[in-house]
Amino acid sequence: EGDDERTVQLVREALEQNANPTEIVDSGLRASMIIVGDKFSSGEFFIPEMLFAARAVTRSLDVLRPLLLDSDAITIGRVVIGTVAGDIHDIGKRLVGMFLEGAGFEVTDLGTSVSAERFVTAVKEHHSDILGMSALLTTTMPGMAATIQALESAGIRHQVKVIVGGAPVTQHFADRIGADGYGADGGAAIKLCRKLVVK
Ligand code: B1M
Repeated sequence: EGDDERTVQLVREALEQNANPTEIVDSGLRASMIIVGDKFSSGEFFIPEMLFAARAVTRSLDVLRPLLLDSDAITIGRVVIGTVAGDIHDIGKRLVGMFLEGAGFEVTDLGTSVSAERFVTAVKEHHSDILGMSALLTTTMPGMAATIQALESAGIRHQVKVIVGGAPVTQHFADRIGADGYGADGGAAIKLCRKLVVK
């Protein structure tokens, strides 16, 4: 219902009752956003309700973040991640970044509405093994193909593996634009990235 104070309180209570943080994310926070999306589609919710719900989830993720990270993990690869140009959806990308960090990747999160040029610059700057792009809108998905083109034009496509994800993105789309992989969720992204960094 978009009540961020109450959501954070419920997350804390669940943790006190020994609930698993990943389970809180999957069965609670992520599931709630699907309901919010459905209500938006049916005209019951409007943008303010989506924003309030997003704020409640974001604040809850801040509470869960330290628990999703394993401080003893050794760095197994460098990932640059961001949401593509024109798209300001942040939550899924943040979650995937947190899961990857928890699995031992060094993650640089470029934020939202990231242009192809910024992705290319960041890959060079951070010597990234993997570039991860997220898109939640069908209209912004072409930004993924544009970024792959920009990596090719910059002559660095062979140096970095590209993975894509987000609700409208599919394996078929990933194959079509020449990405190296598609992850349906945080867990899939971890498996994929682990596979891609094995030399
Ligand atoms: Co937006 N929105 N929204 N929205 N919004 C959707 C995506 C939508 C499906 C809602 C709907 O109509 N049912 C729809 C898109 C329709 C389409 O393109 N076909 C939509 C729309 C239309 C819009 C606007 C255009 C509305 C308008 O202005 N008229 C507008 C666009 C703004 C813009 O980006 N330019 C807009 C705005 C917003 C808010 C700003 C209000 C807010 C975002 C706030 C924020 O992120 N800080 C918002 C929200 C919250 C949503 C919904 C309700 C929830 C998204 C979310 O956070 N999900 C969403 C409905 C839905 O998705 N069912 C909707 C939870 C999150 C954990 O899941 O992001 O899917 P998700 O991430 C998952 C996987 O997809 C995957 O792993 C994650 C974790 O499991 N994944 C990856 C994601 N990225 C990955 C990257 C990877 C691998 C896996 O590798 C790199």
